[in-house]
Amino acid sequence: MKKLLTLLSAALAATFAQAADIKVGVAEALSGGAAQYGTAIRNGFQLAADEINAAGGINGNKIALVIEDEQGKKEEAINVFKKLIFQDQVLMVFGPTLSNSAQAADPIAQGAKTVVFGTSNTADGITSIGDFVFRNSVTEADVLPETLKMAVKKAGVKKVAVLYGNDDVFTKSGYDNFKKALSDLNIPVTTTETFAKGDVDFKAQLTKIKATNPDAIVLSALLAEGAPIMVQARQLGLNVPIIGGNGMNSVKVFDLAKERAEGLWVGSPWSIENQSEANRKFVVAYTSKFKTAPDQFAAQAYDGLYIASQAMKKIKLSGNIAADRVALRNALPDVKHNGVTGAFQFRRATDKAGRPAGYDAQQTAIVSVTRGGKFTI
Ligand code: 1QQ
Repeated sequence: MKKLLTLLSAALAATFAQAADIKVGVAEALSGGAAQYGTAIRNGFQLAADEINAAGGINGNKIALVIEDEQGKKEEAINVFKKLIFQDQVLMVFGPTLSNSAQAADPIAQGAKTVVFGTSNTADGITSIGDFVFRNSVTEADVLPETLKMAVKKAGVKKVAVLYGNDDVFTKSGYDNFKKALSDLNIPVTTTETFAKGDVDFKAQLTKIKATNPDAIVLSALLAEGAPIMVQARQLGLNVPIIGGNGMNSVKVFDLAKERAEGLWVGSPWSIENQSEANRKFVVAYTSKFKTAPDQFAAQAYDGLYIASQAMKKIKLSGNIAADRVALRNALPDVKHNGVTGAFQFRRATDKAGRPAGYDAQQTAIVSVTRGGKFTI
C-alpha cells in the first residue's frame, strides 16, 4: 500500500510538474542552407530559456521549448506549425527562419489565434497577415535606407549595380526597398540582375555588372547565394563595396567567403561591439555555452524570448490554452525591453487595406562594414 501511495504521488508530482511547464514552440531551419541562420536562432532561445528558468521561470513555471526543424521550406514550416499548435498545444510559436516560410505558415497561427513571433523575418507584409503576428526583427524597409546612406557617405558611392534573388519573399522585398531607397537618394542604377535559389554560378550577371562600372553592388540575397556571389565578384576583379540586407548580416559570411567577405555593408540593431552590460554578458554566456560567437540572429532570438516572457509574466495562465493564447496576444504589444539589441518596443503594422494588423519592431539600426574578418562600426 505504502509503495502504491509513493508511486501514485510520484506520478501526480510528475503530472503537475509537466502541467506547470509553459510550452513554447520554436520552428526554425535547422537543416539545409537556411540553417546558417536557424542554428544561431535556436541557440539564442536556449540560452534565454535556461537563464529565465534559472531565475525562477514565469512566476514559478518553467519555459519548455518544443523545437522543430522547418528546414527553411514553406511546406515544412506549415507542417511544423500545425504540429506545434494543434498537437503539442504550445502557448505560442517562434519562427519560422525565413520570411518566405513565414508568409506561408503564419496564417496557420493567425487562424488558430496563436501568437507567432518572428525573430528573423524582415520582408514587407509579414505582420500584415494578422493581429497575432509579431516580430522583433527590424524590417528591410527600416534598415536598408540607413545602410545605403552610410555606405554612400563613407565609400563615396555615386552609382550602383543591383543584384537580387527573384524567387524568395525576403530577397524580393529587399530589392523593392533598395530600389525605393536608391531613388529617394537619387542614385542611378547601372544595371539590375537577378538569380534564383540554388544557383551556384553568378559569373554571367557579375560580368555584365562589371561592364557597367558601378561604385558598389547592392545585393539582396541569402547567404547560400550571397557568399559565393562575393567570392566570384572578387575573382572577376569586382572589388567594389557590396551593400547587403539582413541575409548577409551574419559572421557565417567569413566562413563561407573568407577574405573575400571584405567590404560588405549591412545594418542591424545588434553589434558584437555594443558594450552594454546586457550585451557583454550575453556574448560571454553564449560563447561559453556554444563554443562559437553569437551573431545578430542569436541576439534577436535571445531578446525575443525575454520580450515574450515579460508578457507571460503579466498574464494569469488559466490552463485553458485558447484563453491563455489570447491573453498573451493582448499582453505583448505593451512590452518594452532593454535587451542585447538595445531599447525595444513594438509598432503597430497594417494590412493591405490599411487596417491595424500585427506588430513590427521599433528599433534603430547600426550600420557596420566587414574589415579584417569582422563586422566593424
Ligand atoms: C528573411 C530574412 C532572412 C535573412 C532570415 C534568415 O531576413 O527571410 O526575412
